[in-house]
Amino acid sequence: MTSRILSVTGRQIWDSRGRPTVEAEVVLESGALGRAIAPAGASRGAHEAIDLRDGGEAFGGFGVNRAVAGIAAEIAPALIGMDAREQAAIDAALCELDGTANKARLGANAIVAVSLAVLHAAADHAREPLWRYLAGGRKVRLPLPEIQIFGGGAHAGRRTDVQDFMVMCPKAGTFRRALEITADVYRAAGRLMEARGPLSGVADEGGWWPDFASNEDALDVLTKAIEASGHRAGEDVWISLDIAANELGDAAGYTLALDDRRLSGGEMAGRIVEWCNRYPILSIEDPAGQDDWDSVGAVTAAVGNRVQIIGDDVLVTNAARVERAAAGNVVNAALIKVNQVGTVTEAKAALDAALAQGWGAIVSARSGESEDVAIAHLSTGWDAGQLKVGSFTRSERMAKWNEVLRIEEAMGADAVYAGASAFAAPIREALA
Ligand code: 2PG
Ligand code: MG
Repeated sequence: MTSRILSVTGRQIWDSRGRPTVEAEVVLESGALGRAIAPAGASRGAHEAIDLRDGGEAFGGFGVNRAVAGIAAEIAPALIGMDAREQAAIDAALCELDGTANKARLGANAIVAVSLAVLHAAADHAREPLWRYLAGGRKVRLPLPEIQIFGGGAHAGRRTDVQDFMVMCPKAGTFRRALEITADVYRAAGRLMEARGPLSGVADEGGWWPDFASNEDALDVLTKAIEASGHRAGEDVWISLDIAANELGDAAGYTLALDDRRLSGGEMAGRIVEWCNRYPILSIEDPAGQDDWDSVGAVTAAVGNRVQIIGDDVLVTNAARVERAAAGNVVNAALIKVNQVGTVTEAKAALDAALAQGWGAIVSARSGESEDVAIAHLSTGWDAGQLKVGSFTRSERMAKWNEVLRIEEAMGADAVYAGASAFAAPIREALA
């Protein structure tokens, strides 16, 4: 029985924010099945692929009936009969069918769900777990996790300007141990916040929702939480921040509302560098806006020899932007979100471009997620080295961490934790 596509089906289901999203199902002539769910961002880059939403009154305009209708009317007829193992050809067909530069016509939500469902179907046809299918016989590493402790910015009513306060355990030895240490830190942070009073609830990705007096206050409490957890800040556990500075302004200026500050791009870069000098920070994402590459590059020039500087909205999982950013030494790592570009093939191209530069690469979830665990397989099977999923609570997050635990177990004696090897060379050496 062949791996040709027999059917492609779309449906509207619900994401972790209770908003509609697209699920796609692909069945092959062999009976193999692939299913995938589109995630959705809240802090989105202007250069991202665009989701197709219904607009209007229902569900805040977030309905995806039009995206689902496009799967039935156009995508299914175009893909039926194609070989699911030919991911590049499938994705090229999807891009051509859409016909826009940003997938706005059929919707990146419809396209990413179908693209990923095809990938799952091909792995099922090969009777392999997705990570192993992607690894294709190569030895791959279990990712270094980046896990949220406090959620702020667009994910928590903007109570802090910084969006994600996360931790990383590059020296944990195993993926399993990295999760155990993080569980300690997450609980310690919750206890500390409850005792001191600045706990407002839980943010979009499951991190504690803080009510701090300043962004530094949050960094102080996170550093204390690491130490209160019985682990050592800057030796076992490091801080990783997603500034998501796109939400704070652009090259014309940034507003740190919590600190009552209006900063130029240069001052913003200076503030971040100061934080890197004061706190056990190992990684910073989007320290300035998507097109303010001068300020992002200034942070990289100042601390990039020991701190990972990640482009998210800055790069939008786009291989051409990765190449341009590399030419200007703008960052030393790339965040990889398949739905930011829209297809598996294009996301892999961005990842390959980043790895070819010797950069770090982080496969990432969105703030709107689901039970779909594909990114656990992508980060491992592609040997990206790092994985960002959100916090250490809520099942749409834990499902991914737990899936990596299963992969670790399946690898058995061959399991290798990426740890510090996931970083660009200077950072790796600084940690050694
Ligand atoms: C990010 C993501 C995940 P969103 O900025 O990296 O934290 O957020 O999905 O809202 O873009
Ligand atoms: Mg980000």
